[in-house]
Amino acid sequence: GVHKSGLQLYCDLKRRTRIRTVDGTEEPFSGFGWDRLVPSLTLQELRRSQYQSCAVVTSAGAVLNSSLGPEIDSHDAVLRFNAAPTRGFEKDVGNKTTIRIINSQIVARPKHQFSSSSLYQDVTLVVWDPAPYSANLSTWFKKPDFDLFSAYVERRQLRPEQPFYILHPEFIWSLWDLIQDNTEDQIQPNPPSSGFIGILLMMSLCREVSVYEFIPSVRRTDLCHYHERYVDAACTLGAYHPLLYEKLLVQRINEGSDHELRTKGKVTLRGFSSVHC
Ligand code: NCC
Repeated sequence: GVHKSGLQLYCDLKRRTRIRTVDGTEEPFSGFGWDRLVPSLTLQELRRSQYQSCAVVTSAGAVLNSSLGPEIDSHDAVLRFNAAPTRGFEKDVGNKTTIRIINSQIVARPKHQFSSSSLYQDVTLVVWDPAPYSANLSTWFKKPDFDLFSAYVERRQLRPEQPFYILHPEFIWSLWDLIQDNTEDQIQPNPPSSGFIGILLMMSLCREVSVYEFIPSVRRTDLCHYHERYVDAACTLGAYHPLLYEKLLVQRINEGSDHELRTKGKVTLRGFSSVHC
């Protein structure tokens, strides 16, 4: 598994990536009537035809002074993460946001002001929480890392028109299995980062995916985020998440040039619809 060619790796990723969200058909969610709470269209059905081109914008400090904003906005759909803003950073990150992936801290911790902040409005929202590997859904429901469920119910009732999904833990852990099966080392038993989850999500929804500053450019820095003064090299290399291994895997399937990688921190990936195995 660890010595696959680029195409073999694409085929493995395509075969094993099945986006799955909590749809209310399984216990305990079915017992609470969640089949009527979740959006009627699935995440894949939201867009009947695929996006041509998509951008995934990581929150890395290396995005600062990149002037990538216009290039990022030229994509049909743009994915951003957690509390990463566009306002004030348009020149470097653009201002279009189509989908935002958030972890459960965002909806549960008061400091993020999930219910009032404009960051989480007018976009498709996708939230995840690190359930224990192979835990059943009832155990997870009783004891998530951060309580995402009450905020989810509240938001669905308040803004039923906003597409908002909870990623299924089985999907999260299937991505972890994918990384482990394609890595020589034993990776840490923690879920993949939002960044890796987002890249695989967009490979499922788009024909081509541009990823910015997941693999660092020449601007690489210990500054954690472009929007905060916090410095920590672990943001780029990983501690909790198997981030380093995620990055090595993504680098193996890069179809863009070394020049773009160095200057823009840009990786170009095929969407699964253009992978023929
Ligand atoms: O930092 P975070 O990630 O929100 O970043 C989103 C994704 O961008 C990529 N990244 C980020 C910074 C950097 N220097 N290099 C990068 O490659 C990563 O792929 C990352 O996933 C997360 O994954 O959800 C994470 O969230 C934060 C934090 O919870 C949120 O920002 C909300 O405040 C986590 N940090 C802490 O919990 C302290 C982080 O570990 C993972």
